[in-house]
Amino acid sequence: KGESGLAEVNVLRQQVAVLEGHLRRLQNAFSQYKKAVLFPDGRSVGEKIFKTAGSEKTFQDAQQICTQAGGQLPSPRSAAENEALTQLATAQNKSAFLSMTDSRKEGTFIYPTGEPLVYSNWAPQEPNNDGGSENCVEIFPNGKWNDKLCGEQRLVICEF
Ligand code: 293
Ligand code: CA
Repeated sequence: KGESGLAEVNVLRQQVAVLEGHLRRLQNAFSQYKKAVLFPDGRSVGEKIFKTAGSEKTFQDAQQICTQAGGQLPSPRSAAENEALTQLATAQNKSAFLSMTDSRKEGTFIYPTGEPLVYSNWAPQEPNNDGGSENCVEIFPNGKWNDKLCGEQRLVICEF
């Protein structure tokens, strides 16, 4: 390799060193930012973040609050995600609405995308469609699920 080629390699080495400095500072800033945004009412699980608004709303109002914030109602798709939501509900000692409903077809709960459930954690004897019109789902502070009237007021947790 000639002298001009070596000079070019050294320019590139210097540019990589500069970028490594930028990356390290970004990583540190992001690590600090994550801790701050999750404190005290957020939980991170995999690529998902759950955060409670603290307030209690009907399903429709809760859905609007989450959408407005750039998120959606929570769709726990694993025991780990359900555990993260359980921690938030336990801390507030309140039951929270999940995203799923069986409004389209009684007894078939689906995500907002229309996909059927890939995970569930129903309480014993649930879902029971009590009174004939329980089309929403609440998660209790113990993590178990119950189908519930969408017009009831429940803790707002959003998924981001
Ligand atoms: C019935 C029987 C109860 C149950 C309740 C909920 C309502 O009253 O045991 O807790 O329905 O499923 O959503
Ligand atoms: Ca029920």
